[in-house]
Amino acid sequence: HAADAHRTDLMTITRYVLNEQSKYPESRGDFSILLNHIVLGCKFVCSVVNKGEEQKKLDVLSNEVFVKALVSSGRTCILVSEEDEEATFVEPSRRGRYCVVFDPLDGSSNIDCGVSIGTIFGIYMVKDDHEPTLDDVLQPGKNMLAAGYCMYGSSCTFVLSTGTGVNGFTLDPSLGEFILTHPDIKIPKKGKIYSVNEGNAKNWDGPTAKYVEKCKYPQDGSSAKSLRYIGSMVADVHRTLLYGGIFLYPADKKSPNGKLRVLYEVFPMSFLMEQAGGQAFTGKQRALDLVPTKIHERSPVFLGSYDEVEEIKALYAAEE
Ligand code: AHM
Ligand code: MG
Repeated sequence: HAADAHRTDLMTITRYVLNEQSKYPESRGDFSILLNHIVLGCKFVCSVVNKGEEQKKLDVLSNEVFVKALVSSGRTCILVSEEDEEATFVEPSRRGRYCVVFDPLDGSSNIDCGVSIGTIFGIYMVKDDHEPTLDDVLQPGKNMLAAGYCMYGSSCTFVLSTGTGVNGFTLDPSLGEFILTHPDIKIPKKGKIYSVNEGNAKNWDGPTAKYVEKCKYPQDGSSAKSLRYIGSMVADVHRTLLYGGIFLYPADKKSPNGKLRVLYEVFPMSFLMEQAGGQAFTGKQRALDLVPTKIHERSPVFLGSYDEVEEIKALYAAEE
């Protein structure tokens, strides 16, 4: 019946965010405006991805679209994009209170073969009216106000958390609107799927190797887990969120900090996982407690179902 209700009482992402904001009397609607600009960027990227033609490099094009959309929102002051070496400081006349960290088109190795790719973002707020500095974005992930991703796959799916749970919206192309299709997403407590690039196995550390060995050859009478790995973080995390399981991008001997970027990959996905009842761990600590010192810093990450991440944590604790 829930699905039926949504069909006639259309909960668009804009309506959802306005509803959320009306709970805070002091709210000025700035967040809704910012989010509308992010949504516009996602619709644009979705439409270009679906055309499938190669004009400009898609990741570069997506970055330009997001930077322009975010600056023109008039609600941002600092932007950190995976595509830009330096952070962008918005000129004072167009400045707002929000800082947005994002990967405009993640999953670059999947762009040219039509496999799902996505946009990932996280949002911080500058507290008082001081001149914005990099320290405003070099904040632990737990200070984010919101995070989300948009997946460009068989359908276009926008998953968002503003710190009160996780909701999923699907683009209805005939309306050009994201409609709430996955209200209050909770990740299953346990999962039967693990997701990792096993090609790196020879360089893994002990706990990662042990965990994956247990997935394949469980000693406690449970059945072996299935392996699913797309190589697009958004798609691998999306599946993990809906079906349960664990996604790993561990450290290895060649990449002691793993591959994924703290600000715009690890933090937003960890924020969503926690909001959905799962966990995210770096091998040393809760991922959202990490304090980045550089905007493009990397960290290992293990995220997903609560119980699976507990197991990884125990294996790392046993090592010390
Ligand atoms: P990218 O920013 O170059 O696309 O790299 C990030 C991607 C993630 O989407 C994905 O989880 C990971 O790289 C896969 O890496 P690998 O090919 O090493 O398994
Ligand atoms: Mg990326």
